[in-house]
Amino acid sequence: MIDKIIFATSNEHKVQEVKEMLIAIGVKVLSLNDVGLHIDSKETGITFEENSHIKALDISKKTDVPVIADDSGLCIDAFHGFPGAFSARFLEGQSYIEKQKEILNMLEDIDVRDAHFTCAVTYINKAKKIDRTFVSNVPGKIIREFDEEGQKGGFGYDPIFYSIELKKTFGRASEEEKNAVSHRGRAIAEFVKFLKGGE
Ligand code: ITT
Repeated sequence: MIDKIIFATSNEHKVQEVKEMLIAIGVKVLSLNDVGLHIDSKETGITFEENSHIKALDISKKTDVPVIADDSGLCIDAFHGFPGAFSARFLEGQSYIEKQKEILNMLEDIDVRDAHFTCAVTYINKAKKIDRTFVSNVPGKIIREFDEEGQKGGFGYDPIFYSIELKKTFGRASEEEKNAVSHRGRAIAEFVKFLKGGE
């Protein structure tokens, strides 16, 4: 099995989460900083799968080390899946506190609070001619009030996302708790199953 992988992301929170999960099976996760590469691909796809593939392919062209990339986002039922693949670009330039507050405002008079996070993880291993994408979701609800306490954990929209399984927001969950049920945790679990199956 492979012993190291480059994670093609500029988001250090993602690196931290995935590092913990892959070290458990003896795979060292290298960030772009670690290897002196940077991502300059445009996320021109409409789906998570397309965008994770664009990012993984971009970096795999520059190295022979196996690469993974992640494209993920928060999909809100009442907004037909928005912000979805546009989660990072929603209110671009503003802080995540502003983004969370804006979503809570937009949902103010709406009782249907259902939402999910989705994550697509693309794995490219040039030497073995492997190019696979794993997609997973986690169900939840958007909380009603801004939660100051929840700002301490996770990142992005975690503080407003209440996990049905954990019975608390991702902002209030430990990294281990979040990884056990999250969209990224589940997509990485699928990837690990694939690796253990002989790749
Ligand atoms: P890279 O493209 O470089 O990987 P990014 O942060 O721009 O970094 P995405 O394009 O995949 O990543 O956007 C994902 C956004 O969706 C992310 O910035 C958060 O706003 C949100 N998001 C994804 N996963 C999340 C999680 O586990 N918790 C909270 N928010 C998340």
